[in-house]
Amino acid sequence: MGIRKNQSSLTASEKAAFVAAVKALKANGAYDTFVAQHRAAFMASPNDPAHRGPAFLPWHREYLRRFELALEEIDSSVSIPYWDWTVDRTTTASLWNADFMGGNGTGASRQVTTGPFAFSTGEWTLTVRDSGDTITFLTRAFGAMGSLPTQQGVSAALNVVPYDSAPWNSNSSTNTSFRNRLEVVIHNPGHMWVGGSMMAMSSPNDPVFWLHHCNIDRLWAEWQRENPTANYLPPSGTAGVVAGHGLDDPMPPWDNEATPPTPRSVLDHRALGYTYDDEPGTSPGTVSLTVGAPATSASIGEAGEVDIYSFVVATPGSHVIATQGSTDVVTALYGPDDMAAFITEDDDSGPGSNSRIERNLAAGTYYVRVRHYSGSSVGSYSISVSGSAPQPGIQTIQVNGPAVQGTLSAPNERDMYTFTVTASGIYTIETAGNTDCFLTLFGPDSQTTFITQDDDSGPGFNSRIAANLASGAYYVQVRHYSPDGTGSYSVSVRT
Ligand SMILES: [Cu+2]
Repeated sequence: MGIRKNQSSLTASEKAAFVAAVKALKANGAYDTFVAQHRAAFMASPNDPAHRGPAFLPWHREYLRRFELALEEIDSSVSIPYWDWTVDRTTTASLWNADFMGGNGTGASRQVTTGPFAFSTGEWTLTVRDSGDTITFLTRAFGAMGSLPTQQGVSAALNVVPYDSAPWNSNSSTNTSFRNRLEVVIHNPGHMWVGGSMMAMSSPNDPVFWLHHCNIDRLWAEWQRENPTANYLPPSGTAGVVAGHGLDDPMPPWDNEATPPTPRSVLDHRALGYTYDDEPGTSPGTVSLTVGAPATSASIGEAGEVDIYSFVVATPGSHVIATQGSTDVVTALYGPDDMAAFITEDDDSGPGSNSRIERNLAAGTYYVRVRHYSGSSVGSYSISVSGSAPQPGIQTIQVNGPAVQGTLSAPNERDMYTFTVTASGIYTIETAGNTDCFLTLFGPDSQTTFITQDDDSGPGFNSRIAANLASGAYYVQVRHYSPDGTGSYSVSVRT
């Protein structure tokens, strides 16, 4: 499931991947086909299947998804990011940097001269243009035609129910048509604030079109979530409704396909294969964190929301999962390699009301669930995972050599050992001493591929594993049977 992220949270490499995929579509001609489809929809007015009617939102959802699938054919890691103009609303927002969308237009022509879509790159010539338009370079005129939507404006729009109302066009009241409110009061100003190419019927010539419409689609998804009983309107066959705008109408220009999309077929965006990074319960679309990387920004955007992250521990040892910011979040840790295997939870062990978990972690994938301490509160935070040096490393056990001495000195400690099998056969891995050790065997040549585990098959409370092993490197994890238990032991491997 692809996750559409806030563009402000993209890493440099994620931005580069998006730009590269967009330019690849431009180079192979597919991009201009998308631009032409959008222009053709407008030119069909008064029978425009995409604008000034109920299907404004479904048509653009289908259109963006098809564009996204084309991007994914170039680079499967790419999703369309969204531009939240209620937050990133200045001409100097990072969105407009030279590594992403490029900046404002300059001079009398308002030509965009910076970034990957500048005409001078030789890779962004506008070939599909509105009739009479001879300008072949991208243009922008930030703010010249109006203001960006505000958070208050978006909140007010999200409060409008029903979905749409008669006369099912641009004359529908913005107090009784969520669609027209979103289209006219929120969407149009985004095009107008950017200005230049974004004002045209061929507006997808500006790649920020996709980020702008992605945010519109996100707001529709949010409205759907908050109004689960508010259906799409109107049904097919309603008098005065333009073809393509009824619930089960095939949507042009895809209406000649074997199974043409309809407004109904795109109502569930998750069924189309994507989610938004701020949706509650985006699992299994977890956000991945990298050990040692800068903190990732996020927010509890809705009461009761749970954000889910995953990270991979490659080097066993002590790790710290910490949140930052002024929001009182609670963090729970699960794993390894099991989203349901609860390890621990923390509320306020970090600075302020932040959470902080420090644990000795074996190799594997871990999962973090973050929620607000209060089930009715929201707020932003950031989260990071660090691995603290020094690492104890993985000790080697010689097969048929002396037992290796070890100590479980902290609750929940996991000691990792490795041994090498050169001739396949039965190998016995065994602990000795007075500590109730628990053994887990992984391999071959993997610290996370589980083979077997044992608690008390050896003398006393000792553990013993006898396994038929092929050649390769194997990993033995030793922990105490009790999460709070400590003590010393020795461990050996014999044939
Ligand atoms: Cu459009």
